[in-house]
Amino acid sequence: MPKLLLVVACALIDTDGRILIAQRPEGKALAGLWEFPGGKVEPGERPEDSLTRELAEELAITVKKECLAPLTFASYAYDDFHLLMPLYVCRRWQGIVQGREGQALKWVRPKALREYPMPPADEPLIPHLIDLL
Ligand code: 9L3
Ligand code: MG
Repeated sequence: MPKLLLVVACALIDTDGRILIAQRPEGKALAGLWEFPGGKVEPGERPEDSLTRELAEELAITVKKECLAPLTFASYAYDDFHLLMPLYVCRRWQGIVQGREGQALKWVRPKALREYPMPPADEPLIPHLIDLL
């Protein structure tokens, strides 16, 4: 049985209805691909707390867990593990979004998301965001 990996991701939505994507940095798995920000749930963590932590670490913003709404989830089988990834949406946060890990960031209209190469887990999430917005 492949290992199950729980990762959380977030679609941050600005007041113009654009969504934030981040480019995975060199040296990381899937480098160069554009993703919804997030990361692994650590043992003992609540998924919403993981997401709050990841968004602070990667983007320097503070998100209250009350501002996070689950929209859907991705499920994708890699060779050596199975990725399960809830996608949250968030429209309110404190601070100014900045890439703290040297990653490029872009605010993109939902229909333009397809123009950016994404990890295979993230791509099927796009239609859900188009429907939402
Ligand atoms: N992953 C895929 N799409 C995403 C995120 C945040 C993560 N939107 C995948 C990439 C890695 C794994 O999940 O295989 C763990 O992510 P990270 O801790 O390397 O960011
Ligand atoms: Mg990450």
